[in-house]
Amino acid sequence: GDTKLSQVLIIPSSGMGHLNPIVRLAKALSDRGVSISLLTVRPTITAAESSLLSSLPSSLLIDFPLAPFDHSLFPESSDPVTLRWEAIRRSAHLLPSLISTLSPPVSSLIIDITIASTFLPVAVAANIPCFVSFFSFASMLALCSVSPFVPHPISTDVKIAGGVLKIPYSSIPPPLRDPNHLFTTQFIDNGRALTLANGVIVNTFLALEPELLAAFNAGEVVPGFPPVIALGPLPLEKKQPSSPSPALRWLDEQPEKSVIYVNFGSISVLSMEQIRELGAGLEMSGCRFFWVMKTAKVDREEKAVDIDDLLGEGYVKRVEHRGLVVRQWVEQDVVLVHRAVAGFLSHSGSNSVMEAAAAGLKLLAWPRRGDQRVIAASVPRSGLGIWPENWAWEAEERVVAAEEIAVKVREFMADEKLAETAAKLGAAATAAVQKGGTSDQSWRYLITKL
Ligand code: BUP
Repeated sequence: GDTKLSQVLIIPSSGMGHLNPIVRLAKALSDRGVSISLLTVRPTITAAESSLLSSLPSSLLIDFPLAPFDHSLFPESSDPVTLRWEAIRRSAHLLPSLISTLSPPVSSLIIDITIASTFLPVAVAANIPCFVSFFSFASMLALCSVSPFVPHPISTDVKIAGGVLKIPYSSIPPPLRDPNHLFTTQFIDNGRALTLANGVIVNTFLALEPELLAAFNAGEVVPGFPPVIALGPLPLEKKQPSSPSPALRWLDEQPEKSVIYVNFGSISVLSMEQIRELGAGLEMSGCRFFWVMKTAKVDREEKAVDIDDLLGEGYVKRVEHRGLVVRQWVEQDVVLVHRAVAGFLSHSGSNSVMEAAAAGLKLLAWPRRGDQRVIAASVPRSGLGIWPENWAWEAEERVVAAEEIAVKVREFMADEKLAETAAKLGAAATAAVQKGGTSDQSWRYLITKL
């Protein structure tokens, strides 16, 4: 649309894994001359979301008051993020009257996947083009878009586009094994609605998932599927912050390419037992490490803990010169490109993996929940890193022992070849977003359609 006389309204959803990338998308669109606004729901679930929103110019934010929502309708669901998705999903009918008050008028919408099932029909009825942001890999989009057509509960491997992609049963997000789980009903409803979208934006690039992206756009995943717009990796914040955190200052003091960065994302929490084994394993590995430790699902509920109480008397002192444990949010995109960082032990959340790919940084995948095993499968396949497939995820009681972690970390950090293949993937990612690259073409396509 005419970017001066109209605006694109972006509707994010909850959870940093959803908010962070859509804000990056918004900034990138704005950098390319598109007028945008963000519809936001406050108060946010996490403090991290709140501080991200506060960092944006308030003129870009439009408040979205939700319809009353009775949490007790879902007594079995205790996940505050999934419940927030549901509350937003049930407020789609409020959108048209809100849009009618906006100036300049809204030319198109970009909405988060988690609210697609109700917002897409509203957009169609209002005759407003609507794009869905799906900030994961094409493999996960494939699972979502075929989910209405597979038998539930899912009890076998899922084959997509005649075998272009096979998702083993053991990698299926655990909630999807229960057809009555709120996450599952949302996932299927959202997947079914996708054919109403004008396009689906994914945070991947053509060279990473060439066959699957081709299959999507040939209608072989789901007939009549809208264009899949692969515009990843989203630009990282490469600038060092003006007031670097103590954690970044610690990194500054470490030797070149010596540190393993350990972070399991904004939602996963390791059991106390697994935290202790990880702590011991990192110490035993002899490698330098920078570990962002989480002990509560929602950051606002984090309690002050004494690291030595958790990891054993004297731990902090023993690792003092080569290991740092922090308990706050860190600027991950800055950390990933820091000269001291050589590898990333990650829960393989889609954003984290794509950020590592963008940075050309090798990754040791330890998927914990949700879509993380589907994403982890791309880690060895692409040359970005390794995935010890027998390492347990959250739903299992098994604990991976310190010795096993130590051996794997040491092996991973010493693997020069892996550093090279990861750097090569980083170069391919950079080429994709450079002028004329495949993702750059996707950006141009998207902008002409908005
Ligand atoms: Br934690 C943390 N700093 O300390 P994913 C996360 N992030 O910048 P998700 C930080 O949050 P699941 C921190 O760079 C990424 O953009 C990180 O998204 C950033 O995992 C985002 O990696 C996290 O997709 O967990 O959504 O937190 O996969 O379980 O949904």
